[in-house]
Amino acid sequence: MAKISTAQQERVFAALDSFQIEVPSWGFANTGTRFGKFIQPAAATSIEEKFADAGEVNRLTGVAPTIALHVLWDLPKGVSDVPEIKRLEEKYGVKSGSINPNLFQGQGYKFGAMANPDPEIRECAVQHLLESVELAKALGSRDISIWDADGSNYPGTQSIRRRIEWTGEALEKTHAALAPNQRMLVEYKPFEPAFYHTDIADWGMALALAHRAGPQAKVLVDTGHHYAGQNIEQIVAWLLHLDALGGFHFNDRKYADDDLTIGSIDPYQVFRIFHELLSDPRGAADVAFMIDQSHNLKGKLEAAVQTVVTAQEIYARAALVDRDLLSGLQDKCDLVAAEEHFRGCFWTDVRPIAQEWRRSKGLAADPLTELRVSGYVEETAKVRAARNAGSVASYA
Ligand code: AFD
Ligand code: MN
Ligand code: MN
Repeated sequence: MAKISTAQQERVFAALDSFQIEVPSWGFANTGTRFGKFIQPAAATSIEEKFADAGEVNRLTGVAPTIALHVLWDLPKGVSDVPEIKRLEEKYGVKSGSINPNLFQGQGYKFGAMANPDPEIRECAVQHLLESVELAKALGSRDISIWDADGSNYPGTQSIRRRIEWTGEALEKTHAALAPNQRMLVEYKPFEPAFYHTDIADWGMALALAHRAGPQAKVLVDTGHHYAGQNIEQIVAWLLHLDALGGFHFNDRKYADDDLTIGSIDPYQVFRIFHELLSDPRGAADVAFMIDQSHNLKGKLEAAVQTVVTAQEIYARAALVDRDLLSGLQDKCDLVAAEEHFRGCFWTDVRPIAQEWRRSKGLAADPLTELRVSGYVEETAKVRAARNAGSVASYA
C-alpha cells in the first residue's frame, strides 16, 4: 500500500477537524423490531440518561456534540420541558440537535397525518409540526427533521395525487413558521410502515416538496431509505448540485431500512458518499451528519461509539483522495489509474492517522477500548437494570 503523503496527512487532519456527527436520543433507549425488543440493562430509561450517554460518546470521541431529540419521546411536555433540557445540556456537555416531530404513532394517524383524508387530522399534524418548530426555537435548534410515514397499503384505497397536495400544504405551513436561521429537512423513505405507496418515497418527491415549501427546506438522505442497488452517491451529487442537500441519517442496510451500523455492510458506499461531499466546491458545510440507528443486539453505548468512529475514519479515507489528480485522470479517461487512486484511498488504513489526530486533541486514541476500560456501561447497568427489567418484555 502506497505511503500516505504529507499532503494527504494534512487533508485528513483538516477533514477530521471539521467532522461532526449527531447521535440520536433513540439510539440509547430500548427499541426493537416489530417482532419485539431485547431489553438491555444499561439502556437509557430517561431523557437525562440519554443525555448522559450522548455526553459519554462525545467525551470519548470529541466529534459528537449534539443529540437529536424526538418530540413525543423526549419532550412530552413540549416547551415546558425546555428548562430541563437546558440543564441536561449544561450538565453533560451536549447540545440539543435536530428536532424530530412524531407523525406516526398517534392513533388518529392510522390513515395518515399530513395526508390524512380527514382535514381535522391533517390540521392536528400541522399543529404538531408548528409546535415542533417552536420547540426548536426554544432550544436553539437549527433543524426540524421531518419523517413522513404516510402512505397506503393497497392500490385504489387512496388518491396519490390528493395526498401530494395535502402533504405540500402541511410542509408549506410549517416552513412559514421557521425562524430565519432554521431549516426544515424533508426525509424520504420508499416503504414502511406503508407498503404500497409512501407519500414521500424518493429524493425527487422530497425535492419537489422542499422547493414548494420554501428556500429553508432541504432534503434529508437516510442511507437506509433506498431500494437495493440504488446509487446513493449519485443522488447526493445531484442534491449538492442543486444546493438542496440538508443532511444525512447514516446507517447501513442489507435488505431494507435495517438501521445497521454505518459501514457494516457496504463501507465503500459511505466512502463514495463522503467523496461527493468533500468534492463539493461549496464545501458542503451545511450538510448535517446525523446517525439514525438503534441497535437491538449490540450494546447501545458500544454501538454508538463504534458508529461515530467508523463514520469518522471513512471520512478520513475519503479525504486521502487527491481530487486534482483524480480530475486529471478522469479527463484523460485513464480509467484504471483513476480507479486505482480512488479505491487505493479507500483501502488505506487511516486508523494510525486518526489515532494521532485524537492524541493531538487530548482524546483517547481508541475510543472503543477507552469505553470498555472505563466501566461506564457496567456502572450505568447497575443503576438502570431494575428500571429496564420492568420494561416491555421481549417477544415471548
Ligand atoms: C425511523 C424512520 C426514519 C426516521 C427515524 C426517526 O425510518 O428513518 O428518521 O425513525 O424518526 O428510522
Ligand atoms: Mn431516518
Ligand atoms: Mn429509517
